[in-house]
Amino acid sequence: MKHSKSTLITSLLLAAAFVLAGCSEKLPEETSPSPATTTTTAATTEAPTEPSESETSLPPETEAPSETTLGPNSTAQVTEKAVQINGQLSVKGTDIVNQNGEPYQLRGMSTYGLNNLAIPFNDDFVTTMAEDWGCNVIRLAMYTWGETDSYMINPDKYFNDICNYVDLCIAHDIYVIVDWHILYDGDPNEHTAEAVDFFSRLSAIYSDCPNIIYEICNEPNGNRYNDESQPVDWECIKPYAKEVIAAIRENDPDNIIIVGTPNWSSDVDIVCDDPLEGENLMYTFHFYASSSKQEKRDRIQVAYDKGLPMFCTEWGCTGDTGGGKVDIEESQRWIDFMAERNISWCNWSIAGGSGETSNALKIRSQMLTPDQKMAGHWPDQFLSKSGYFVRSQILGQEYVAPDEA
Ligand code: IDC
Repeated sequence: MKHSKSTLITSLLLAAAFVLAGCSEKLPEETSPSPATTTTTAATTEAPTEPSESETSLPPETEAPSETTLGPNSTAQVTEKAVQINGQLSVKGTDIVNQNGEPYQLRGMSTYGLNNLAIPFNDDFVTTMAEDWGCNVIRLAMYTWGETDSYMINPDKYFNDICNYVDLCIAHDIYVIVDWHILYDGDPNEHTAEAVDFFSRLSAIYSDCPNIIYEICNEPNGNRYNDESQPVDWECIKPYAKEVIAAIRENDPDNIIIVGTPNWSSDVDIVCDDPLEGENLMYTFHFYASSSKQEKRDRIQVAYDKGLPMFCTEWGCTGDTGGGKVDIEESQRWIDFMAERNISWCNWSIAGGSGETSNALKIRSQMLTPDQKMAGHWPDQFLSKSGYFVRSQILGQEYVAPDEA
């Protein structure tokens, strides 16, 4: 695995972090990822023929204003070292608890697909997320298949990227979710071998690091082999989950593993009657506030009352396409619902799809030059309505709409 110069710096940062954080002296070993087989069975969801619009090509160089009229760039509001204070997390009942056995809520942002990052995952980005936004967790959404680029197409690149991004989160003392982001490949069994290989190698590197959390299937959905008589239900997901969990536990006995649930990570009220065996396992639900309201919270309450530990690894203020109305009121109801139950969450997403209202940053805005976008510490005017709201909730502040500020 080739590491660039910046990674060398990261590794030096990491060495310091390891000493401080008490991680094992083991730095990510130079692993040469074994080529993942990319044999896939019949896809359950047609991959898009058109590549999703890339945001990686930032707008052409724009003349930066002579002096910024954009108000103060964001500054550090949280400098507590989340992992140094909370250490090894574990699951107790429905709670995540820290090393002292105290309930602990993770709140943070999900990246957009790692194959299409509009904002590079660099040190400035993680500094901004951890200190200015107060994220104690970041979710790395690695699409597995169906995009113009994905893990199945480029396993070495994405394994290396994941290790570099995890290293950055360790260096900034925050938790990090590695998300095996199935979506078009809604049946996780399509790529079990690749998932076992990926998580085996990853857990071998980071087993001693309390920062890492494994999310092994983003959103199981659709039907096996496009056969409507074979829905991707919990019976279909369980064998996949058992195999991947066993592979991780070979190396990493205790870091949290999060399992996706049927129907785009919705059916927690079904899974709660038949949970997997094992310690420190959690189950995902996702929601998009313009589409999911009280009826979905009622289903989650059923699972909660039955003691199912859940993590909302992805949610949006918008419709479930990532666009449409930003429903702040309903989002606030969800935030309060999760806070009252100590349910951790990550918002979708920091910056991605072309002009989607779920983006936290106005990534296509000409307000900032490409360099300013990449330097992090973005001014409030660069935040979308969703981003401005979510940042306040991550920081635990009361939301005041910008035009009322
Ligand atoms: C969406 C992106 C959109 C992209 C699409 C397919 O916002 O730009 O074209 O994926 O890659 C999910 C998925 C997540 C979706 C998101 C919004 O986990 O990948 O992102 N969403 O549609 N589940 C429900 C909503």
